Amino acid sequence: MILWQYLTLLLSITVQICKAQRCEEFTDLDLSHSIIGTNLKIKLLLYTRDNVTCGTLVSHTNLSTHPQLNLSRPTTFVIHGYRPTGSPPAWVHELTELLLAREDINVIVVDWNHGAANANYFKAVESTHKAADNLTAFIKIMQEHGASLSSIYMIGVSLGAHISGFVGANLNGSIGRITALDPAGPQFTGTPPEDRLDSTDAQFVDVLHTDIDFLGFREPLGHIDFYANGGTDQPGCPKTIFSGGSYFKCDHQRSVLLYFDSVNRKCTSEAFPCSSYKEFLDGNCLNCDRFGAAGCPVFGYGVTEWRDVLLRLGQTKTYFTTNTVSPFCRTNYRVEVMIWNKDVRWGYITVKLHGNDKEAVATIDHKASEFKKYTEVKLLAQFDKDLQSVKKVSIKFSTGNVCKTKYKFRVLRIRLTHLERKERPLCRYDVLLEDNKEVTFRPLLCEESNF
Ligand SMILES: [Ca+2]
Ligand SMILES: [Ca+2]
Repeated sequence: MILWQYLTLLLSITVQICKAQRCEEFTDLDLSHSIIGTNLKIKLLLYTRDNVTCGTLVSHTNLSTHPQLNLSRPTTFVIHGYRPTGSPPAWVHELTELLLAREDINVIVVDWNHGAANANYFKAVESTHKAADNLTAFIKIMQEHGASLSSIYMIGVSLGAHISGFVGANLNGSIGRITALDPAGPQFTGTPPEDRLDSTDAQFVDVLHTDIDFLGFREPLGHIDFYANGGTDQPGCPKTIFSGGSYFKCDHQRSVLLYFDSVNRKCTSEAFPCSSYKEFLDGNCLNCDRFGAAGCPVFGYGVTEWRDVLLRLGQTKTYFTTNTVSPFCRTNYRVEVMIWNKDVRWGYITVKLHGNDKEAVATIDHKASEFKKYTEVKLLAQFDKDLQSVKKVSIKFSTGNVCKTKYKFRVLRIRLTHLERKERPLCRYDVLLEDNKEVTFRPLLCEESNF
């Protein structure tokens, strides 16, 4: 009897181990497949907190064989884009892990590498509608098994963003949310809403643009559109073709990396509504009143916190800037400067904040600012990191003048206001700056002064 129990236990352990080892991998193709061309074949890979790194291949028709797919939990689909070389997207595993660390959900990676791997981009585009029909049928089966459409979230990268849109439209816009990470531009720009992602495709659609001049889509497509660093080129990405393949895809791929930082809460990028990037950099769009107490929306996973107000507003175009590497988020201050020089001064300002053991730097150099006597100039300073406590401030003013004349810059008042934290601004009065010479001082809390 004991031996029998022992054998049964051994058998069950062996079955468990075998089960555990059967991890389904993302389809790995190579350039030759892409050159010959591939036809659409979709694999659905399920990941949950019970198997974060081991994918389960899900049947498109028979969900009862997958007890791991618990439809009382929300389901997030991850949909990749064009795969010109046939390789699996490098970011899929990390995104899956981050999503599962953040929430107890089903993550379904939609592997349509057969279809996306095609030297002919137009063929891959053609496959997007078919891929969407396939996913729609699957979601309808999920519904039959008790899933609610509102709990369905699709994260689509590039072409994947439009696939998400087509699925959403097939389901009358009733899926909960679509996040589009640099939605593809080529073959979609200028098309009507039914041929691309648009804000009617889901209850809530948020979009990130990182490469609008090449692989991405320029116009707003969602309830909220984030233009990172203006949406055209990303800092740290190669500026010339001589840097190899990454020149073509670095801006586009940055969208996924920026999203990572928001899922793992590494830091927050507050985004400001504005009509253009230039206006934003000029510091003309720092008002967040329309969003009430919540302030301006924060880019990424948690933007659903602003969902109601964004739906009320209809369409909101926002801007934020980033660092060249993760953590990408920057910290925004409003810097107000008033001078009392008789003559007008033009120049650039660099501000350094000194904390206990760290330094944050912001250079306001997108254009030369004009400073006039007794006129307060408002500037946006974007620091590479956030310091909890600012001990000292350094300011450098440069006119860019190479002549010998050393301009003096008589500052009557400089005021620094953190735009995200509700805390008293920092001030300093009566500072004399010399062209290109850094001056360091201890800031005062503005209200404590009698100025
Ligand atoms: Ca659409
Ligand atoms: Ca670009």
